[in-house]
Amino acid sequence: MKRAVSVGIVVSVALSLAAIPPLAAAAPKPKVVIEDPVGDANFINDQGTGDGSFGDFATPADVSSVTDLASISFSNDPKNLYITIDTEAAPPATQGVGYRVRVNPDGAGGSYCLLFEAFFPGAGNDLTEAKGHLRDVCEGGESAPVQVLGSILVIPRNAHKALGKGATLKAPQAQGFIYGGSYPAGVAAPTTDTTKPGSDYKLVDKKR
Ligand SMILES: [Ca+2]
Repeated sequence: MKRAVSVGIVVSVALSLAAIPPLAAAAPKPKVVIEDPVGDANFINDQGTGDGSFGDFATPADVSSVTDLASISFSNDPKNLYITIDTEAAPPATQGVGYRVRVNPDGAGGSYCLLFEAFFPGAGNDLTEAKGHLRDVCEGGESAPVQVLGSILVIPRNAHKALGKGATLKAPQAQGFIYGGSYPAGVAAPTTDTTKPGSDYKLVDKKR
């Protein structure tokens, strides 16, 4: 069982690397900050608090390969943060879907402050192309648009002070979900897959 899962992840990573667009390929080598089993996007592991602490359930059989998270990788250059969302199958899907990567659980009760979200067109929503944004849910709901290139989010570092020189993005955690309604106010639910918190990422900046 364990072996089958790791083989699935390797295949999935290889597929997504082949699809990396030229812009992101120029960025430094991505660092994997979250790993999650494939085959568990069955809505069940969301039914706890949504933070992955409810566990990974591979039964019953999952319903969505596109929202089945496999790994999340971070990379950066002086201008942008790049987040690669690796799933069992690449978006978009027939159904409208989306992803959320959260960092910095510094809010009340340990809630996450900084959210990076991407939404893809499909049945149930009004999108005609992928859209993304960052949201600060701790300090006044500040938000900024984020470019979505396939499964890669390109986030301008000047969009938020948490992405400054030498900053560390703490305890990243990710969710895959069904996305319906009208962007940006649409409904990001139900969640099909969640991950456990991963490892911190320190932005790479050369000293001058
Ligand atoms: Ca998964």
